[in-house]
Amino acid sequence: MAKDKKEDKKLEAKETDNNKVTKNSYSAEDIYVLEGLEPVRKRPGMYIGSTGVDGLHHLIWEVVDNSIDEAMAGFAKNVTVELLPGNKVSVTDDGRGIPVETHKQTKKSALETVMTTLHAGGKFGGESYKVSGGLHGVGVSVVNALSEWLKAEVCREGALYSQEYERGEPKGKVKKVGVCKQTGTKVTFSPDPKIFLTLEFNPKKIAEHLRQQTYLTKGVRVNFLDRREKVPQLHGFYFDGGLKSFVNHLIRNEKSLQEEIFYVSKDQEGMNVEVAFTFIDDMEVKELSFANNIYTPDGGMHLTGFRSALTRSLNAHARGESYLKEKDENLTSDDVREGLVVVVSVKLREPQFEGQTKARLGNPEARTAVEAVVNESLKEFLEKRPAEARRIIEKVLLAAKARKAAKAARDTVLRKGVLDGLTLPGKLSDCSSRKPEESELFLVEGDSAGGSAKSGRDRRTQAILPLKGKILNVEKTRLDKMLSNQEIRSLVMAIGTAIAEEFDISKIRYHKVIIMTDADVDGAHIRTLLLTLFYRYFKEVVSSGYLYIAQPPLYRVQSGKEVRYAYSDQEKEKIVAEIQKNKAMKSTKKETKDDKEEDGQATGEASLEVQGGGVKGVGIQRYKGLGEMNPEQLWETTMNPENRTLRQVEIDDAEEADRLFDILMGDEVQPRRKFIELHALSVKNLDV
Ligand code: 0RA
Repeated sequence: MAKDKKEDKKLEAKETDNNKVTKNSYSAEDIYVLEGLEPVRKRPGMYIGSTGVDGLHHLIWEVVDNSIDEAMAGFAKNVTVELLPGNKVSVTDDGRGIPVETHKQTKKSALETVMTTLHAGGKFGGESYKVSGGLHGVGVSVVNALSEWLKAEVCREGALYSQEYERGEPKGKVKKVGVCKQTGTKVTFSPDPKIFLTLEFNPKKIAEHLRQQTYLTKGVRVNFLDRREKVPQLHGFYFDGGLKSFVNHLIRNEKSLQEEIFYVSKDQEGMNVEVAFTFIDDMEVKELSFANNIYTPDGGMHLTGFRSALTRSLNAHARGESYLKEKDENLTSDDVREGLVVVVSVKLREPQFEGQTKARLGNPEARTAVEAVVNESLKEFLEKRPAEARRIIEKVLLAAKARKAAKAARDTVLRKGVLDGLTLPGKLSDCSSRKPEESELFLVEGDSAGGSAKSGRDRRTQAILPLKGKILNVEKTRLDKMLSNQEIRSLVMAIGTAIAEEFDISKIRYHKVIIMTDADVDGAHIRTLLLTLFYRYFKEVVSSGYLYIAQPPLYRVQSGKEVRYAYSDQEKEKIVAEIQKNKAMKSTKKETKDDKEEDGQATGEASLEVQGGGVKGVGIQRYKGLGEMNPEQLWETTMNPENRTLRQVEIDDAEEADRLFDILMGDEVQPRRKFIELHALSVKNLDV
């Protein structure tokens, strides 16, 4: 994803050699020449992370970054991304256009140099912030190297210039091919099928990325056009409010406690600091942070700076206005962040991304800058809006109080040893094996399905825990209340890890915890409740890959002695078609061979329900619930490791999961109703 350290050093060295002074105007000389593109094609993963679907999309992010840079520098106003037929993508902006004049060092056009040399990039004048050097910013040449074909078009000084490349090699020189009234750059490329495992772009993913980038770059308009369909799909993004709009988007299914979102954008110590936040009625914290428009999932100095300022300002205000008395303890950072939704974005000259995945901003100056900006403007915000301030302070005081009460209750619960694991729940039919690696726990909806599972299972390795009806809605429930719920206590004890401070993944009793529910809306609801529980309280069980969803069949299709199971409508159709084809072939054979036995098999079909008369001689049974299967069928289709399909639950998009849980479990009724109406038919969407 990012270039390695050695290359970083090389880049620095060249920069000091060639560019001792930062100039205010750009010329072709300012492009540093480093190396060719062979290393990129040899080890694409080093530059774009992977050659899978993420790496493929990385190509787009890379080209878009360059255009967004041009917008951040104040020269471009519009960026358009188009998905074209034949796995092509184009990115167009109305910036200054990549320079085309001849570069002194290489004797080539600057455009060609930018497109064909690794790390070649331009230095803009003083006030812009180049993204290069970050997680993205490996340069458009990387995209060129990994494209089987690429065309760069530049409008500058009244002319249209163009150059094409194949796998990074120029096909001829930069040519003047027309005239232009405006200026700008257009890059069109098709990713190399020799490099990528998939060429399938995901429009949803692209739209989401562009939406995010638009929030982060105030004043830019980003259009996204999917032109692969007959009727092109257009998404236009433009957010006047910048991060304020971002926060509004994040809380779209929630009620804000504040009338007005806190917002500040200020230049400080040579960097731009932008912060927006509000509080919602929730216990979770949602913090998103960015450095130079690059998402920093692990936070870093900018986020730390924000947190200190928030805690400090709220304590100061609470004391000043006597919400906190002299004897009262200060509010903690955890207290003041409950229900917080914040986006912090900094733009700085030389971002340092740290950690294994370069997911954390390391620059200490980002901490002081954000802290100073937020301290100052939050003080003013609270003083100017006493009503807003009161709502916030009351919320955090309540959080502090609840936290203390919950801790006391939790300590009592934990001390009582309810979760010691010595007392396995009576409802659990445990397996005989004591090796977690081979043990499986089935969480089964309802007692009757639980019974079938119990008699159908492999007793040695498979344990069954039937769960009654809807387990407790855990979204807004404190741990102490949750643990007073019998179903949840059984579950926690069966799993063996305990919970909260006592949680210990190494104590897990099963390496497969399998949610097995009916394939209907109720089943989906229970599954979502369980997923919520795991997501909120047993995240490590999920991230360790121990949580699964069983996939019971939807249909049983029988023809003669042959029984097959279908897990979707399409699969059912396919199976029926296959059977009929086979039958047609067999009946031709029969004419010659007169195979009586096969004839005999066919009579067995009479006992089966024949669907609508449309599918002659094929019996189709639709399963509405697990309870309709006898133990053998349940074993054969859903539990037997030899035949079954399990879906491993991943939290690859934790934010999306979180949002879904909030919609389904939260206080707001409208979005939940909308969601259920929308997805009632496609139950699959409930699987996070
Ligand atoms: C360096 C210098 C100048 C423009 C650009 C880079 C530039 C790069 C890209 C990449 C995509 N869109 C872009 N737009 C502009 C212009 C310097 C000048 O004209 O003074």
